Amino acid sequence: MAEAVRLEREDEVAVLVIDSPPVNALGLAVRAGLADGLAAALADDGVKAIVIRAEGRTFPAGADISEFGKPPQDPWLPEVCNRIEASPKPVVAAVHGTALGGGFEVALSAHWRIALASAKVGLPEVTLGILPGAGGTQRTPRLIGAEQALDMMISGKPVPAAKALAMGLLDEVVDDDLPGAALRLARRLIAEGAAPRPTRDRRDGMRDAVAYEQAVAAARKAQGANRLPGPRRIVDCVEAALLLPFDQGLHFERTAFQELVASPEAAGLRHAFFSERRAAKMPEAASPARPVAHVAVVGGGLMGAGIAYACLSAGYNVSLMERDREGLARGLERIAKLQESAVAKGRMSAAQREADWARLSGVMDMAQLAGADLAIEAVFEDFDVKADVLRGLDAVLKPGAVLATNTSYLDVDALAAVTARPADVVGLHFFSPAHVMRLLEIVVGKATAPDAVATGLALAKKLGKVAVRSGVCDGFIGNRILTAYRQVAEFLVEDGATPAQVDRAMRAFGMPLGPFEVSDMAGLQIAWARRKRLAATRDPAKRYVAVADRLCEAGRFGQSTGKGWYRYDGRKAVEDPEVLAIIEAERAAKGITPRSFADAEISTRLMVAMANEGARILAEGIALRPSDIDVVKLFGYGFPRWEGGPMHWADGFGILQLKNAVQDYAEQAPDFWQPAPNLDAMILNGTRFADLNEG
Ligand code: TC6
Repeated sequence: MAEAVRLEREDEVAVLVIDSPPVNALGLAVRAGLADGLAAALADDGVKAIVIRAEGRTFPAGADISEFGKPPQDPWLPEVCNRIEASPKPVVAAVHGTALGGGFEVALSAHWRIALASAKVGLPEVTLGILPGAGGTQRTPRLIGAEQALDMMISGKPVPAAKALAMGLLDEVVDDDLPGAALRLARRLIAEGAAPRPTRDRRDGMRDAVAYEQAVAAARKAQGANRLPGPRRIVDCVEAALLLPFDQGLHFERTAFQELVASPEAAGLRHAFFSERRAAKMPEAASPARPVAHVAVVGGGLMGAGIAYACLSAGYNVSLMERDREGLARGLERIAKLQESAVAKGRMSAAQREADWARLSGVMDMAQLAGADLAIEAVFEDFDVKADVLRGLDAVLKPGAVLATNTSYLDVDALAAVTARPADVVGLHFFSPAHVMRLLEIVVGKATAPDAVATGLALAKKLGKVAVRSGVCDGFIGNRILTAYRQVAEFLVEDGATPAQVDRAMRAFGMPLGPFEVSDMAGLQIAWARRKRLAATRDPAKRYVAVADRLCEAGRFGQSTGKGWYRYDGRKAVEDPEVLAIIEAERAAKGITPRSFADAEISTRLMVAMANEGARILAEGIALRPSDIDVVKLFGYGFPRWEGGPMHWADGFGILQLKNAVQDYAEQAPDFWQPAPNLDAMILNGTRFADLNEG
């Protein structure tokens, strides 16, 4: 028997102990171990009942996701589950941790399920673009009915043990000593002469045909807006569970699973899953983080207040600093509002709010920040303003404190250089709203000490954020790609597309909003101010689209002013003839004859622009690996998760095709459309971005 599963013997009970860290995923060794262990237990006449449990953190947290997309190896999980269910001796699954996906399907094939009170069970396959493919779609409705089964599988949300017990997914919940409790249950079953209780033969949840019809209708409606095929196929499988004999239902599920697992969407979602986890693996992660209990946030605007609120919620002591009484009052008010809203939504208890508030202090004098372990400046995006704050912090903070700048574009090395301790300066680039957006770019300057980076990483973990390491360049990873994306969007508009057409094309690609809708939402002022600052140094030979400048000159600053790239009826964006006239005038002034673009060409150009800029970012060593770039776009910019990110997209498009496309587009803006310098070598060596991800 493979080592991943041990067979232990407790009198008449055989115990199969799964031991495959970190999460006991059901890879080949575990599946083979379970199958062999089961066979041995069945062959042994002295064994009267079987317990399946796991060592370590958790009962299996699922099938081994890294095996998906590769040729399947026997024994398949569905087959292992069927053999468990077919056991003529009663089988008890003892669940702790997070019994998810295939792990929970193993438990569903056992005849009894006992769990630790802290356990969670769930079928989150939908988040990976697939469905429960080891009998989950057939067995779950048999236990709890179609309505709850659909809800579980379509939301993918784990269910806490107490609720799972009430739903009928579990038979017993215990507070401690799960192995002991499972043994006692098995012995009781032996003593009672209990016959196996295969889930396939149960119809407990399948009695109410009306509820079922309603559930299917509701599920179909709910997934209407969802473009992924998973939810649709889950509904089909549950229908099959109701209508077909069990074995035919399993066959139906198998076919649907195989179709989904091979889909590009599932590949994108798997890539997103592993990329998120890989991002934390940065060289500095090996350094011990500096201890942080007290965080100072300078600047009580939307960003500063969001950061302060997130830090309070994560348990830090927080000081919020503003220059004057009014500014401070506004900042504290913002934090209070965020807390109120969390309490109103049931995300925070009133007691928690009180406790968090008690850990917050408002200050107007920098000297009062002296005790902070980490200070984050979140003041206006201007070099001199930020430099002033950093100088002030440098003067008061204790030795060893980390100074973080929340700049989105500025040179972190130059900012660090205004202090006497550049090794303690790191960029922590939050995304707005800072308490919601999961991305945190950790910007590492040339002098930044490894343990200052590790401190940023530890902060990110505690705030529940996904940290990505970036080197120093204009806009770091995310905003640098955004700049390229916006630039091409504007080229397209000047060359003949309308803003609405570009937005529509990108929404069809999967973005929640198109580039012009996003600009209007964020406001056009800051980018305008930046363009004006940079105007003196702009290379006149480079193509420059001035439409956004004209909009700003006409007082069109976006949604907040009721007009920008669109006109707003309330929050509804309406195409505005005035904007089209401005665009027309710009074209005329430059002698551009407008041409038409198909939506697909628009989205391809924008994707090629992002991927090519991403390749440049890699070539310059700004990002550690392609998947980090994908993570930035997925968690900070609403890039559709099933597309995996721009670098994953580029692998699907082809590296040679990427280079060719950049060259084909050159006539649009020869200075902009230059292939990234690393593409040639990749093409020659047959390298894909995915090949550069490991390590
Ligand atoms: C399924 O079951 C389909 C069945 C049908 C079959 C026919 N596979 O997240 P963490 C790794 S689909 C492979 O950092 P946490 C992870 O990459 C699956 N690897 O820990 C990481 O590796 P690293 C349904 C996996 O404590 C390490 O384990 N199941 C898998 O924050 C630790 O992970 C799911 O979708 C896996 N299934 O969270 C659950 N799971 O250290 C997916 C984890 O080398 N997993 N790893 O970077 C999770 O949601 C979380 O991992 C967790 C633990 C809640 C279990």
